[in-house]
Amino acid sequence: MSVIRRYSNVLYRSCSRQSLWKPVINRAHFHTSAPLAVVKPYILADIGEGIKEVQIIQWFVEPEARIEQFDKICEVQSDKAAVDITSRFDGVIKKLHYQADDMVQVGKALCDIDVQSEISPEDEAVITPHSEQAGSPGSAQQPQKATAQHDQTHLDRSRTAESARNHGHLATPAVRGLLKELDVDISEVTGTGRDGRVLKEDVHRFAATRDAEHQPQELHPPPPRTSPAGVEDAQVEETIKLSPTQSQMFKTMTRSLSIPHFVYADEIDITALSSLRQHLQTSKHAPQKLSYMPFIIKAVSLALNDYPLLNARIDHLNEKDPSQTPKLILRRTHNIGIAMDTPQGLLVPNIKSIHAHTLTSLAAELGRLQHLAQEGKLAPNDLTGGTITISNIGSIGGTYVAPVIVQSEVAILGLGKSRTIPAFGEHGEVVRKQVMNFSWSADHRVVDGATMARMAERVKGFVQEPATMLAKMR
Ligand code: CO6
Repeated sequence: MSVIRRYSNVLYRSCSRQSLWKPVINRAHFHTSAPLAVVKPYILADIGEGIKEVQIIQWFVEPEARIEQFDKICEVQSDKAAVDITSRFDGVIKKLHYQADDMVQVGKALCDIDVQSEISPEDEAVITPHSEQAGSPGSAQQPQKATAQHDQTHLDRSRTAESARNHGHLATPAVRGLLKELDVDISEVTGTGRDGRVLKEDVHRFAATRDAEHQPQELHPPPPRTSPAGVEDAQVEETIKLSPTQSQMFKTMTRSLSIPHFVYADEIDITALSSLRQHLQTSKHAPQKLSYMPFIIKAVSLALNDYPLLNARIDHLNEKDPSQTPKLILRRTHNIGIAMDTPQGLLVPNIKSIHAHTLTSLAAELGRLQHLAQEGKLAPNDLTGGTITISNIGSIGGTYVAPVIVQSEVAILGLGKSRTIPAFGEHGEVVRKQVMNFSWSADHRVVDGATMARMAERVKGFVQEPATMLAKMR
């Protein structure tokens, strides 16, 4: 059995222009009518969902860069999202407290800004004396009157863009995925996008030129070995940081280690489903693309109606507190997560309220999520609230899989690659059959093997005879 034990929690990208960062301001210097002239730390506010820290992916500014309200300061990655942090004020960046890849705790100062704009009533609402006591290095600092350094503020916005260009760090997660895939160093690429942003075509162009340059050399025979024949060269090790996606996978999968998994697998005859899919695809009413997934998603949801335990989650297990007994939270709505292979790595958006979908609308929603995932633009809502997951690793390859459950769910289904096999028909004749392996992992603390087997059999029935699904659909 080829076993793949890799699974990540949600990662998402928000395009919101709302700043998540709240500056700490000493009220003694606070005026709503006149521009401020104080250096203030920009504090990472509590962004909810239990997020305690984020990782800085890239800075868009450097010290002495002039920024305006809504200009991007940096991009960060949390457990839940990759987010662009924008400024609430006009001013000049004075100090960056962290470097790219550093982790920043909620409540700590991200950078210092010499604020030179008025504070709007909306911003005033987020400035509280309480936040000054957050205990961050930034909040401990008293705002200082900006002095001679104000003459730096004549620097125009192009300086921000220029400095970013010099750093060569402007790129979306999708482009970063491509950089990694093509083994290209971003600092070597000239970005042609806005503010020097590196675009996919820039990366492709760079890689094509580089590869063309190396082509003739590869035709020459490799240099003769210096070590004697049969003796291996000394091992060379290189230390590299985990990517943001790997960091999240590391945390999520480490948490999953506490779940006692069992795997239940079966071979399913998808001959009828395959013909139905082909038939529907030729229909003029069919969606542009109709893969196996919408049928399988629907089959799982219909089966969950009879086995709601598989759609549940276990309430906070606090092993240190014996008075806290584990509880099961049953969830009425089926929000099925779909593991997706993307340039940034594994992402798991979910399709909400499967019962309300037709096959066509499921196909459309899957296509929408797939498109956004490839672009690194999934919204927080797409990535939260999943109740059970399907991982179609078979679209890449493999027959069996032992999928890994995330803490907010109790089961996951892994699909293998479909294949055509010879089988016996009703009268002993040899017939062609198309089969696919369905491998379920369940949390053995609350799901027993018999329940899992019954649920799997119900799904099998729907998939093997797709017409039976029609009777159950609303
Ligand atoms: N077998 C054979 N052929 C397949 C299969 C399987 N299982 N699945 C899809 N396909 C075919 C599909 O029918 C399409 O063919 P045509 O209709 O002829 O065009 C083609 O492959 C491409 O399908 P596509 O992937 O575009 O669409 P699909 O709706 O089937 O899947 C997706 C969407 C988002 C699930 C998929 O694109 C994807 O990203 N799969 C990889 C998921 C992944 O990375 N899983 C690993 C997660 S980590 O360890 C882990 C096992 C888990 C827990």
